[in-house]
Amino acid sequence: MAGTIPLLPTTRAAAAPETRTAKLRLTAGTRTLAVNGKPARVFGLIGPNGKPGITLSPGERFDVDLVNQADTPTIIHWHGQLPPWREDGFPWPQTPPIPAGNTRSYDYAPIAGTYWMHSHQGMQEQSLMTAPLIVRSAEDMHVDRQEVVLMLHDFSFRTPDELLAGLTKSNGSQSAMPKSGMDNSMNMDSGSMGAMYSGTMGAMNMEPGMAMDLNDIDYDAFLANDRTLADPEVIRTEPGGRVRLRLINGASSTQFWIDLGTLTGTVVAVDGHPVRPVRGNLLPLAIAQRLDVLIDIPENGSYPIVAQVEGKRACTGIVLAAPGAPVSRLSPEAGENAPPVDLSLERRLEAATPLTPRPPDLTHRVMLAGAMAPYAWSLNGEYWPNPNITPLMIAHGQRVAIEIVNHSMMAHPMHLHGHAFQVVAIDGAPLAGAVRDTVLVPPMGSVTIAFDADNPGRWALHCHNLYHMMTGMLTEVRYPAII
Ligand SMILES: [Cu+2]
Repeated sequence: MAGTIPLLPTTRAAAAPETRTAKLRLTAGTRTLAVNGKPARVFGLIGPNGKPGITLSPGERFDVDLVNQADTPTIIHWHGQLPPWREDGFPWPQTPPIPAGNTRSYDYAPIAGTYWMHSHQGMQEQSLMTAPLIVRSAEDMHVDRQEVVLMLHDFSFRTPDELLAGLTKSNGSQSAMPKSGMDNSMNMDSGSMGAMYSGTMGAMNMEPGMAMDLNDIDYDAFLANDRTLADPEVIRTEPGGRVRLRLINGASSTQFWIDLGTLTGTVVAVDGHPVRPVRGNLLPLAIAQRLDVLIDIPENGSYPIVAQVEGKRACTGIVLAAPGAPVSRLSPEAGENAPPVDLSLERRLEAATPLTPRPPDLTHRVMLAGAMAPYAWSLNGEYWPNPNITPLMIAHGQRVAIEIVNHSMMAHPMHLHGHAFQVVAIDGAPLAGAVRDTVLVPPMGSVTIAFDADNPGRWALHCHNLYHMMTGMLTEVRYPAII
């Protein structure tokens, strides 16, 4: 009942009660999942229809009361959306977390596409304080395609604090969580937590013998729509089998290859933003990224959509099945380890609506560094949340380029809040790439992004590997409004 919600400081002027009752209600709370046959207490973000997340109709505002019933402070970030900075859901001093039992209101014009929401408070994201945020376009409503959302997670029965402590207390010779089959003496570079990958490094600037690190955490399960592949969600496709698959990597520290099996998909959007169509059936999906894939399902069959963890055999996924088609049991492990997620798809992407060509007014260079032992990750030599980190200052109206240079042996999925950027160079080679909000910067590689500074305020720029962010890899992009 909206009338019983205490009125608290909100990010907009006090709303009239009749306006409040029309708002969508999103509840941050707790729930219990069954994972590997055991109960797991996790967070959740439950929307107005009783299901995780929010789906908006074309033209509908993001007009939401976020009710915190999680018994702990929280703040939720609308990943990839472009609200005013005070509604972005990052815990700046001016926008503190929502106390337990309180409500905060949001009201902004959303952009259409596949988005998601997650806590930016502590490590609540690892405990599944995450959900889809789908904004339908007018075209979505006219096209006869069944919408299927597939959201991925990594899951541990240990608390995020325990997981982080296991990483930061590891000194390279000892580990709180040894990997079975790992020989620490073989793994001097990366500490005992890193699964080394020594396969083909492709176009990456890595010398022979260098080993990149994958998968900081040894997870207990990987979830697709909250379920494992031992008991996957089976989605019955409609006759004709035309599907728009909205893939969301909501994992905290895991990157996946999406394997469509015998099906072929057409990628039509990345991070919510349309791209020129690209066909494929094995698609890399870095942390926090999304893919919209059109798939036409042959009739009478059942088709697993599998997500395999990079560097591992572990899989999760869902099944698309024609009405009445039998669904066979799926193996939770592939035959061999998947390679590292890479830029093979990124290099093929072209924005459907690129930035208007214009040289940057300002170019910032950002250096990423860090290692598994001691476990710490920096941005321009600084470690968030040190309050003295140096913001990247820009000015309202500028075309800004940021060259992100990775000096570490791990890939970093870099996310800029409040802006859609275009990928304009990889390893210094120009391209007219995708417009998106999260881009993977491979080990020893570089990616340049460009955007228009049209949303003044305080914005986080960070690695979306939760444990990298929590140990330092975050900075601020800041600019005042022109008045
Ligand atoms: Cu990182």
